[in-house]
Amino acid sequence: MLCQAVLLLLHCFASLTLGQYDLCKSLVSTDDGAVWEQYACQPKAQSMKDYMRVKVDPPGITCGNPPERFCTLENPYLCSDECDASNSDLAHPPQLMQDRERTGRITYWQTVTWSRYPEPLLANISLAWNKSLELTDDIAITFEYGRPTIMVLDKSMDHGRTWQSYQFYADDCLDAFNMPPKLVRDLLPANITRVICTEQFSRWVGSKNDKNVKFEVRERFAVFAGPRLLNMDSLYTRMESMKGLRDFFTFTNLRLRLLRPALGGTYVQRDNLLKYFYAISNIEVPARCKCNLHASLCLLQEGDLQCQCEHNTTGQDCQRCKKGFKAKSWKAGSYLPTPNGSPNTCAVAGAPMGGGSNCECYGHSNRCSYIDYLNIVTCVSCKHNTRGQNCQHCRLGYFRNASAELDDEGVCIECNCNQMGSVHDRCNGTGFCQCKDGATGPKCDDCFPGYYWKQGCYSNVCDEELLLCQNGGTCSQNQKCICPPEFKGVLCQQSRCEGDKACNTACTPHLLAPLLLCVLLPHLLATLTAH
Ligand SMILES: *[C@@H]1O[C@H](CO)[C@@H](O)[C@H](O)[C@H]1NC(C)=O
Ligand SMILES: *[C@@H]1O[C@H](CO)[C@@H](O)[C@H](O)[C@H]1NC(C)=O
Ligand SMILES: *[C@@H]1O[C@H](CO)[C@@H](O)[C@H](O)[C@H]1NC(C)=O
Ligand SMILES: *[C@@H]1O[C@H](CO)[C@@H](O)[C@H](O)[C@H]1NC(C)=O
Ligand SMILES: *[C@@H]1O[C@H](CO)[C@@H](O)[C@H](O)[C@H]1NC(C)=O
Ligand SMILES: *[C@@H]1O[C@H](CO)[C@@H](O)[C@H](O)[C@H]1NC(C)=O
Ligand SMILES: [Ca+2]
Repeated sequence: MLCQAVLLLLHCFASLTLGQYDLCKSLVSTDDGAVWEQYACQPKAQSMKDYMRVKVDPPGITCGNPPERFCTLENPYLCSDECDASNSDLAHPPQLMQDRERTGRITYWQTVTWSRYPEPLLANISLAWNKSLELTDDIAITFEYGRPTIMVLDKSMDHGRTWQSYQFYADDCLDAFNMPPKLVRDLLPANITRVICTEQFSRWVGSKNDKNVKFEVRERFAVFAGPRLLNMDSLYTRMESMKGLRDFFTFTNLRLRLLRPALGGTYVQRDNLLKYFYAISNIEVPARCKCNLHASLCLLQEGDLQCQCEHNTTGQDCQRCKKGFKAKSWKAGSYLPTPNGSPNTCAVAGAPMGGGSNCECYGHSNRCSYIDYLNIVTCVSCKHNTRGQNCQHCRLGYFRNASAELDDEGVCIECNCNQMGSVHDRCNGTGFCQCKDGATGPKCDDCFPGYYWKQGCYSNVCDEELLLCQNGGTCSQNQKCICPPEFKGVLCQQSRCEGDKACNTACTPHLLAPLLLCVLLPHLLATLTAH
């Protein structure tokens, strides 16, 4: 009984410290003294609003310059509020979306009013971190004075070079985006990464009743980890196996495109446009640094978040092996097997691995075997289309990628020889295939002049120069002459009515007299000879 309790305690302890992946290594004592044991690890979730760089567009969208009066949706006759950029009590600059509001007073960024209606009131808020992050909880944007009736959340995973939509928000999804409205809870596990339009955060409920617009991360996690997120291992297991799941929660930048402000549940009232504007008091982005499971700390260095890489990795996201640790190719750590995962540590080049003898496979295998009669150690089951004693060659049908190191996973490129045009599927060191007669090009998928392609290269039957179709015939794709009805032969060089046998109804009207003879003569002859 006591024993069980102790085991249980140990188990709890283990799953609290290790199952959370918050420890990269620990010193354990063995018969050979103390050694480091390495584990997959990741940094804690943080409030990333503290590190984000905020930019609003277009310039001049922030209210207060010149000072401006505004009204509220609930009481359009109460227009005593004023925005004035030159007065710190009445200014509403962008940084008030990420401040900590320690005084208890709500502070917010506010735009100009929709005085130029019907021109749309548009604003972009770009949030940049210069660091790959992974969402750990809902993004929550708090709107004062009502939530927008149309809005898009975009994300970038490459520092703003390319963008993709993350979620669409509208009070009428069909009308605004031609998308049917969806709820995250309606999504099946298989399409949890689907980009949806939701009406949940855009309908008018009064400006004080619900101020938040969310991007639902918890609800998506809950599909795998259970409603209270108790079974995170199950989520992490899915992260490893389900294509695109981890990437779905990964970003370096976010962008809010505000397309139409709150309207107070009715149509735009043109006689009081001072009550339409956007105001945001807070943007909460709970996330952790993406360190590829190679760091448990992520710290601000020179103004940017930076993974504190372990496992002999380096780079902003620990996405490379350190110099001198490239015996195997770099790999992200893995959540599997639970609860400790695999660290996939980068190893010292030339260090003993796996089998024990000096087994150098450039990271394409971690198993070697000793071949007795040759007295050599050789890599077994070389991956990434490599072969050879040290996996240093490319398999037949592959060639060496000149821009890749020997330990790169992409070191061997498929020859891709055209099956019809080439002699075999091997190529030379620069990827050129060996072509059959008439075929050319690196992959033998082109023909020399004088040949045409039809599942391989064949000499032209006809062309516009030497092999002309005659008697008015036309050359079809160098493959055959299309002859007028009264001619035949490869180049239409032969008249159909020359001999007697081949004459038939295809002859044309002006040849009617001879045709009749042609047709009748064989009959006549046949009748004559039959009797
Ligand atoms: C917001 O960003 C989008 C995408 O880059 C751009 O097309 C649009 O013009 C921007 N809107 C404003 C108001 O700057
Ligand atoms: C982004 O971070 C990288 C690595 O920390 C740094 O080299 C680069 O200068 C940063 N870029 C910007 C625009 O801050
Ligand atoms: C999710 O996938 C199922 C089956 O693949 C499909 O029937 C359903 O429409 C999808 N849901 C969404 C929101 O795309
Ligand atoms: C590199 O990894 C080895 C374990 O493979 C570890 O003992 C060593 O401390 C690491 N070195 C650095 C510089 O992190
Ligand atoms: C060749 O190697 C480079 C460097 O690793 C890689 O970016 C590229 O994709 C590889 N080319 C092919 C065709 O795999
Ligand atoms: C491969 O063949 C092409 C075309 O015949 C040739 O130009 C190239 O030099 C060859 N490369 C090697 C490494 O032999
Ligand atoms: Ca604030």
